[in-house]
Amino acid sequence: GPCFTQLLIEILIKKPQVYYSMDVVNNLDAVDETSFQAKSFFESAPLLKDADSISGKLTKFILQNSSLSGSEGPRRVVCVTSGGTTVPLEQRCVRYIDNFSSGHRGATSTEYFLKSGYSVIFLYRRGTCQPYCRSLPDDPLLECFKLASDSSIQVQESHAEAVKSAISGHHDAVSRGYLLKLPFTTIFEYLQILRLIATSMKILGPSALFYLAAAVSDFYVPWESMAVHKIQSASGPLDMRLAQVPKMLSVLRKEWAPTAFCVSFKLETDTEILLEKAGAALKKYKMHAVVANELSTRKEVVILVTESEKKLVYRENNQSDVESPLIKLLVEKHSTYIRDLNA
Ligand code: 9Z3
Repeated sequence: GPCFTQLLIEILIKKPQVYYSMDVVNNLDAVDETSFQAKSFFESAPLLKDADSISGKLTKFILQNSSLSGSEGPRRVVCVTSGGTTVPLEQRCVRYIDNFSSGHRGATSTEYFLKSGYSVIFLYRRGTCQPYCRSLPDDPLLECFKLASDSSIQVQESHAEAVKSAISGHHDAVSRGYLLKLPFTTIFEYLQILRLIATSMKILGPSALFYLAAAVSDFYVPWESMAVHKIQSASGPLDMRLAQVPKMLSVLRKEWAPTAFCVSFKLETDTEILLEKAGAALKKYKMHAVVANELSTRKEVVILVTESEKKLVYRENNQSDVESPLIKLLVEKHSTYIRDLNA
């Protein structure tokens, strides 16, 4: 009778459907909201030019370096990010919002990591400070060289040492395959390349390190809601609403490279809130260390915040770099991390 049919339908069709949809609901609950936001950020971002060429370079670099050995175990690889990301306001971009960073921290740190036996993937903002070029003048080509009477090119005596050490330091690192440089400009490029780097570094496990010194935009204009052409001033004052950039640090830790050692930076101009913010970032994004710095004193002192301590790190004198003791400490912490994971 109809009663039996109904029962059968309920058991065979409805019930499994109920179970099925409950499964889906549970999965939806389990998947973190940030993960969704990240996914939609990438889906709506403008396509990364040269994605294939970047992936190719990364695969080659990581394959080569992962087969090398360092002083304790496999050679370590660090991804250093450097410089600020831009947020375009128009798809055919005339105007953009920028984040302050000269790239000095990233470039200097790269040199110290190389010195410590790491290979470095240097993800940097186009036009910012480069490793080994810190002691060169602003216009190196014009200021460091001169044309001799036989029209050969000569180095100015005053810059000879700086030029020599720049060329040899850079050549050593690149020719041995220890340094890979990848440029970005926009927040879209930065996050897409960072994801490529992180997912290709996943196979390195705990010998991978992320040192995220880039100044990354917190707010952006989603591509689909962005004006295509130059915004016209004749239309009067400009009102715009910026969306929040998803917190990719979480995604990096949870999905892209879950066993890598992760160091992020916290920049504030108000020292009162700096340590509190750094501590919050450490917990929230499950970082292994957060380097807290204040804008005006960032070259003299940083505070290395970890679960167990807050350590002041100073540069020794005005000729030295705060990155020297900082990288030394981080390398030690990274060693401990690898040992503990292997134990
Ligand atoms: C930093 O805090 C860097 O140390 C600096 C370095 C950008 C201050 P320079 O390039 O300066 O040597 O001129 N980077 C992180 C800045 C940042 O935006 N951090 C975010 C935040 O604080 C987290 S990813 O919220």
